[in-house]
Amino acid sequence: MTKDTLSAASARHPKPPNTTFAYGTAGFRTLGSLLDSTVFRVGVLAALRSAKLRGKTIGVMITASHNPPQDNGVKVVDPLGEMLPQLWEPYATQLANSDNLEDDVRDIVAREKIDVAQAGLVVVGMDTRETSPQLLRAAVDGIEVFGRAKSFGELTTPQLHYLVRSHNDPGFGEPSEKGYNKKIVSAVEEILRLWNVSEPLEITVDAANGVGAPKLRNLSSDLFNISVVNSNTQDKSALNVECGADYVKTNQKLPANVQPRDHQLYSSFDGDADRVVFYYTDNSRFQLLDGDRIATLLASFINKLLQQAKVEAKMGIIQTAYANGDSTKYIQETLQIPVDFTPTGVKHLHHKAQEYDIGVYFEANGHGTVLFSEKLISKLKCTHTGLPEEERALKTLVLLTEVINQTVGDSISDLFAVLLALRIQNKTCVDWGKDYTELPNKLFKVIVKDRFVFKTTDAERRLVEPAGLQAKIDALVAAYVRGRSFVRASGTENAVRVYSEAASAADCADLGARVCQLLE
Ligand code: NG1
Ligand code: ZN
Repeated sequence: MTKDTLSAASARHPKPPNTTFAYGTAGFRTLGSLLDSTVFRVGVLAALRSAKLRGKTIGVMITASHNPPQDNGVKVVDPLGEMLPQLWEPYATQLANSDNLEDDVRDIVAREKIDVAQAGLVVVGMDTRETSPQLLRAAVDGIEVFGRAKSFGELTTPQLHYLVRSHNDPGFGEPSEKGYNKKIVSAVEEILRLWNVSEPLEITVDAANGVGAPKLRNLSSDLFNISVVNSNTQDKSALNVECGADYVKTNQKLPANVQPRDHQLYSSFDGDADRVVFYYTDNSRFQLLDGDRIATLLASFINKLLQQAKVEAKMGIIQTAYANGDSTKYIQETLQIPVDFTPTGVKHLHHKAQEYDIGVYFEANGHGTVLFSEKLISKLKCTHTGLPEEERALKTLVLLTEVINQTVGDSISDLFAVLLALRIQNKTCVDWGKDYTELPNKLFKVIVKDRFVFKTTDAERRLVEPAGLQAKIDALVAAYVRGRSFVRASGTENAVRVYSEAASAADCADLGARVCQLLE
């Protein structure tokens, strides 16, 4: 171990007093001003992870996604673009809180039998927050204790995942931002040509004043026309404020600076462009098309293509407890596709989706993707029938696997997948909104003394602790037609979330408010 370097480098990144860090659903997340030492230590851990995997490229992303501008965060990305395995999360927490970094690093090296000399490359990206450049430097400092760092500067989170994967798996695409753009744009163009679409795809995107704005502008083609609003990444206080996917989904209303024309499709990204939601207005009434709708649209589109291609594949849709009850009913009864539930957090959904030939997973908030198994992709590529309609469907499916980010939810990829699904099926946003009606639903945030006392089971749909609380929730829920409500601690904010839905909006609000009262 290069002991002197570790202690010398670590001395430049002192740990703030009286702060405890925990690696949660989305890595570490808190005020950006508190994160310097943590990001440095994550850099050290990322290099150790690379060494453990004998020099594979690892990723570090600096972002706090949809959180307010003063927050920041950091997470580690594994070689194929997956999240850091759960087994390693305690190491991240251990290092972040360590008062004796050298001993704790030595402990991890011994436990994992790591040869630190094998540490390879760690690629780093950041969002547009004020604290991001300084945190990026801290990450690089940490990485260079054992490994090599390559900084890509501002990136969307999914672009960083793409870069990690393409460094380890050259068949995935060129390991550069240009390579990412080229992969998506050429697949979109090719699909449009296959279907003789000449009118460009059009949409207005609210980029949350985040990194999605400049990245969308880098994509150009005669075959699409994307206008971007809320694209001010210079004003650091504007990020996610009254705009962006989380604002639109949580408040169920339009973001600032979108003056919609009725029956036109709009969309919102979040601050690091891994979530997307859509919406339109109908007689000025706001209609949200959230992650549940994206899942059903893409699943039914892909199903249709599979039928046209005469290819059998096992498809499943993965949801969390936040999925609207009516979306689940529509998937099971109308689309007749199996649904699985997992705890919140894309790593759980992603893992489950890998059990299918085609796993469609979206959180209601718009974070998700569609995974195609390698076996199915090879089958699609090898099947040739000579019949034009079948050939076209086969090619479209293969190209869709290039449009849709296979590593993680991606606003840009999902945006194009949705626009293609609508255009090719000749479906308007209003048709999409009428696929099923949605139960009124509401999300509440309650600040409690200690959110860690809330322990759940059954994919987070039921509380086991504090004792007795679930029975009280059940009693409340029973009084409402199609009532459903659950309580869980947030993994990214210091709060407890309450979700409610019911047959009427008034009942939904009432049920949610009563469940919140139980927490006081
Ligand atoms: P928490 O704060 O654990 O509820 C939120 C989202 C998750 C996920 C993570 C990561 C909701 C209700 N929760 O998690 O779905 O996206 O952030 O960004 O939307
Ligand atoms: Zn995000």
